[in-house]
Parts: sequence; structure tokens; C-alpha cells
Amino acid sequence: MQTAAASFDALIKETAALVEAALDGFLPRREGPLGRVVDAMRHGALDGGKRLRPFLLIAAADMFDAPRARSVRAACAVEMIHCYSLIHDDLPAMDDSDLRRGRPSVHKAFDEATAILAGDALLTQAFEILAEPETHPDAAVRCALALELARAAGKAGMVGGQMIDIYAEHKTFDLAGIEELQRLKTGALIRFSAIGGGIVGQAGADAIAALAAYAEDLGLAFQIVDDLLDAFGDAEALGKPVGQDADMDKATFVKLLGAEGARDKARALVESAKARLARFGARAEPLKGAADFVFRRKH
Ligand code: GRG
Repeated sequence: MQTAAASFDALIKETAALVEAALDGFLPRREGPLGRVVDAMRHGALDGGKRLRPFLLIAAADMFDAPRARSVRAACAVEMIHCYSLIHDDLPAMDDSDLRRGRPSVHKAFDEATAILAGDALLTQAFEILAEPETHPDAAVRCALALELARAAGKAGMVGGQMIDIYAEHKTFDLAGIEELQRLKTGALIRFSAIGGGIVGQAGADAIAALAAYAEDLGLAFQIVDDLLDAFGDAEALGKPVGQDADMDKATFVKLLGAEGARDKARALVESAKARLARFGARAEPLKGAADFVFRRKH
């Protein structure tokens, strides 16, 4: 029998391949200047990343027997938003990163103006995809998806979190402050991914609330593990620090809780996330597998 981790690994490989093919189809190459922005969008969105958010969306939608043709489209929308955020986050005005997913970041491979436009175009196209009838025949479902994604991505979600991260006085952040920042910056899109699957599958309000609670625990665990990976290169084996964040003023879960404390909190959140899915029984195994994956991931 396959272990739970092996079946999760197989399923995320399968959903990532579906999303890769669909993204490729959404971004056909063009000639001329338009071709340049499309090439930059392709550079930022194709062939990279863990595709965790699409996995969450598709696995949640599967629980309600939503056709994959619909859930993959919604999954592409959330991945486009995620990729746009990474392209813009890498810009000189933000994190100024030369590398992303082991390749030159989009502004390095192209130029800053093209990277800004490629991010903008991915952001816009996400909503175009959600609004198209192929995503769901019921316009109310399409509207609910667009509403929730807009809330997750905008000032009350990811953009708001990024703003706090850039301008807040990190030195004064306590645990509640950093949790709030991360709930917005990375948590909101992870939360959308899970509830978006429920919306595509026309799940009831109670089921969607359970998915939201799962994803809120998961998003926080994801960020704590991110801090552990930054500090140690591994969340499970807390070895010698491999490189603390260059910005010494930046509060992280590791600085606030210590390595052991951060790891214990991440582990507890993963268990809590899985418990939130009890009502779904065996159908929730893939989402439970995602929670375990968040803890054992190495990048
Ligand atoms: C620029 C509007 C705007 C927002 C940026 C999410 C974000 C806000 C920036 C990303 C910066 C960052 C590295 C945050 C740490 C957690 C995180 C979101 C990591 C990247 O997500 P993964 O690990 O990436 O899912 P892959 O490459 O696997 O898709």
C-alpha cells in the first residue's frame, strides 16, 4: 500500500501537470511587443513552483465532485495571482531579488517595465478566467469566486499584508502582530485556495467554513516553516543556522519563539488544520496530506 506521503506526492504531481498545461494554454505565444509581455508572463508562471495553492483548490473541489475542467481553471486563477505577487515582490522597489525558483527573476530576464506589466497582466487575467462561463455555468458561482479572490489578493489580503511588511516597525512586532501580517500576506491566498475549491463544488456554508478554518491554520504553519527554512534550511532537523535574514530588524517566528518553539507551533497548527477536516472523513485525505507536506517540505 502507498504511504500517505507517497499518495500526496503523486496527486500534487498530477494536479501540477494539469495546471501547467492549462496555464500554457492561457498564455499562447505572440509576435511583436505583445509577445514580449506574454513571454514574461510565461517566464513568471510556467515551469516552476510547488503549485501548492492549485493543489488545495483542486483537492477541495474534488471532495464535492466538481469537474476537474472547472477546478483547474480556478486553480490557474489563484496561481496567476501568486505568480504576479512573486514577480512584483522580486522588483528592485520591493525585495530586489535576482533569482526566483532557481532562475533569473522576471525583471532580470526581461526588464523592470516588462516585469511590472507581466505581473499586472497575470493579475487581470486571473479574473478574466474566473468570469468566463467555462469556469462554472452558474454566474453566481463565478461571481463568488471573483469576490473571494479579490478580497484575498487586495488591500484586505495579500497587498495589505505586503504593505504592513514593508512599512511596519518590525522591531515592535509581537507574536499577534506577525500572525496578523502573515494572515494577510500569505494566508489570505492559501485560504482562498481551499474555499475556492468549495465554491467551485457548490459546497454548503458549513463545509466552506471548515475549509476556511483548515486553511487559516495551514497558512500560518506554512509561514512558520518558511521562517525555519530561511534560518536552518530544514524545518524538522534544526541544525546550525544557514543564514539569518539579512534584515536584522525583521521579526520572524523563529526570532520570536526560538527554533524549537517555532517548530512545535508549526506542528501543532498542522495537526489542528487536519482536525478541522474531520467532517469530510476519508475524502479529506488529500488535504490532510497537504498539511503534512507543508511541515516536511524542504523549499
Ligand atoms: C507584491 C502584491 C505583492 C505581494 C507579495 C506573497 C508575497 C506578497 C510575497 C512573497 C514573498 C515571500 C517569499 C514570502 C514567503 C512565503 C511565500 C509566499 C513563499 C512563496 O510561496 P511558495 O513557497 O512558492 O508556495 P512556489 O515557488 O512554490 O510557488
